[in-house]
Amino acid sequence: MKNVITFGTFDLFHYGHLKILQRAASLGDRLIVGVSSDSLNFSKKSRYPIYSEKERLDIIASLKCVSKVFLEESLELKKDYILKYKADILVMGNDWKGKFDCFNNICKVIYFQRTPSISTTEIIERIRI
Ligand code: C2G
Repeated sequence: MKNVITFGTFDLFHYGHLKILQRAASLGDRLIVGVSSDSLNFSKKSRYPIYSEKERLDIIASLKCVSKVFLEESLELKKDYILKYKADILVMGNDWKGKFDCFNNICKVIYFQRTPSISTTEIIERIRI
C-alpha cells in the first residue's frame, strides 16, 4: 500500500487543483490531503480564504481521487504529518520547488508543474473587474 500526501489551501477550488490531486493520486494507492486551516492562511497571506476550512475540507474529501483529508494547522508540522499518515511520497506544485527537499530522507518528494493560467488570485481579480 503506497500512500501519497499533499498540502494546499484549495480556496475557490479550480481545475489546477483538480489536476494536481489527480496526478498525485496516480502515484500511489491512497491520496491524503492536508488542507491548510483558516488561521494558517491568515498568517501566510494576511487574509482569510473565501471558503472556510470546513467548506474546503468538505470539497476535497468528496473527490473520487482523495482517500483522506485533515486540517494542516502549521507549516512547521509537515514532518509530523508525513510520519503520522505514513506517506511514501510528498507531492507539491513547483511553486514550492526545493522547499521540501529536507524530507527526502523520510519520503520521496515530487514537485509537479503547475497548471498554467489559473489561480485563485487570478479568479478573484477577474471577478472583481
Ligand atoms: N496548483 C497547481 N496549478 C495551479 C494552481 C495551484 O498545480 N494553477 C497547486 C499548487 O502548486 C499546490 C496546490 O495546487 O500544490 C494547492 O494550491 P494552493 O491552494 O495555492 O496551496 P498553497 O496556498 O500553496 O498551500 O503547506 C503548504 C500549503 O498548505 C500550500
